[in-house]
Amino acid sequence: MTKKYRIISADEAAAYINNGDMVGFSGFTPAGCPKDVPAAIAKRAETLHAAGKTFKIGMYTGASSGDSLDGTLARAKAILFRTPYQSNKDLRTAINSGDAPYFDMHLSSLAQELRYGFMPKPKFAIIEAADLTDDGEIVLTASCGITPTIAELADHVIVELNRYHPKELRGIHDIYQPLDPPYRKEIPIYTPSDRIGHPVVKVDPEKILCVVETNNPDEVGGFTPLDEVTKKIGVNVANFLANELKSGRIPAGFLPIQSGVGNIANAVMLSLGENPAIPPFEMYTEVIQDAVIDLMRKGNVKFASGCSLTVSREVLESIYADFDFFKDKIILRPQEISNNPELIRRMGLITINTALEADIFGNVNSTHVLGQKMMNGVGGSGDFTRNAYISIFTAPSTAKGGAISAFVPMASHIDHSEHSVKIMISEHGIADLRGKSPIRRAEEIINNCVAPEYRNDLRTFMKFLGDKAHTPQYLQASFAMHVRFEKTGSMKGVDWNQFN
Ligand code: 0RQ
Repeated sequence: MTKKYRIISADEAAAYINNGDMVGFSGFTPAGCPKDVPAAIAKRAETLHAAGKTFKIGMYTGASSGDSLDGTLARAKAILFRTPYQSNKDLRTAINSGDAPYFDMHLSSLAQELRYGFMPKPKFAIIEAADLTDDGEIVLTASCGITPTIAELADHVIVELNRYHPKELRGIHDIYQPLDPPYRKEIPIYTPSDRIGHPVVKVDPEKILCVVETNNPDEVGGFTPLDEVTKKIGVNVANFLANELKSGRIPAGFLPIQSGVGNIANAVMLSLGENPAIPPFEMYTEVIQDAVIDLMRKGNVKFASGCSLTVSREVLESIYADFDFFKDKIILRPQEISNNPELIRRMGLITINTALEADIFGNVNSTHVLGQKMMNGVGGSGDFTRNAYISIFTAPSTAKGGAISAFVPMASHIDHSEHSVKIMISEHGIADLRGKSPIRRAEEIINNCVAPEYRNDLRTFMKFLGDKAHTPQYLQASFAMHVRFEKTGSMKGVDWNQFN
């Protein structure tokens, strides 16, 4: 960078942001998010609030973000509006107490809906970069998110030039933005490793308001070690896929895999690597986690296309140290491409996501505890599930030490309907829901996935209407397990006789 961009401090950059401004942030998960400027905006909010002034901003991010972004702004009560996904404890509290209005949406849709004008356009884009050229070429860091779109729509771009990430990242991103209807054409990706775009995000250099130089690692948390439950879920997923392959329902060369976020997803990936019946495979996913990198080194994963490298600090540093090995095995794409329904359907993805709760008929709740409190958001799970070759949901059969059954008569919120959910897997086994009526699906789930201590409850529920309905929901008892939990702190011990 030889051009004289204005290099200023994070506090000076934050001073440009005013109450009511809409701000788009780079990043996807904590990977690639700006850090110093958002924290400085939060500080500015606190100062203004102390002086009796109102200061809140509208926030567009790729997905969840780091604590310097969501955490600081939530704690500063500086959020006017937030979309599309989050996983920060303090932001979750602010959302569930009404302090931070939140709009949960499919991650593939956000960029295009901003371009369509469905939400106010961002005035500022705050973008973390590994490098910036005189003619406005921005080399992104560990993710792509919605950055091409916010860079295009925003009046002003603030660049956080983060020296922690090497300039050699140039070339790992594939930046492509489809035309909007009625001019959109097919997106010409046919295999996960196809490149169709540019290595950089290009912006008019005149729009770059300032540059803030930083040196910060991403704020990705580590993964918890595998326990008995996550290990068994992983083994069940791997056995299911090995059997599909053997039966010819998955083609011999295997199909690309999408795997969700969190500890269970990480455990599932490790199990796929350990099953000798699963051949080396490619990933077309949204989040590339630690396990994928491990499997790449071992040769189990041949290629990974994703939107972010959401790996722990040690793993990211090991990738950078061995970049010649990884640079032609990883592509990072904007989320409207990594999660694009057209591409997911075309390439025939096997999708594996985690449910918070599911009902015995196959409807899945990914987001709302007891139908009321937002956990994280639907994220990319809907983009992938609805368009998958085979959609799999995993869930530990119980939560909170057994006080909650993940499987209930009626899900308290539905993100993925019975029409999209094909396979349900818990530590106890596999429920294959394909081609089965609701009553048969309920039998599959109760017999194979439900924790033994809750099976009688659900069998009793199924007897109320027997086969006298297509979906035997007995409405007065459908939420009996949830109500019992609200009253006693456990779903156990429902008195089903009261409904006879
Ligand atoms: O809370 O840690 O306080 O005990 O929920 O549950 O079992 O650790 O599972 O970390 O994999 O997260 C669905 C939230 C699962 C995640 C969800 C409590 C449980 C624990 C977490 P504690 P686990 P995970 C593409 C895919 C939606 C987005 C998505 C998610 C905590 O996977 O956000 O799929 N998915 N994106 O105790 C009350 C229940 C519960 C419950 C679990 N029934 N009721 N609490 N918990 N079940 C990637 C992206 O979109 C970026």
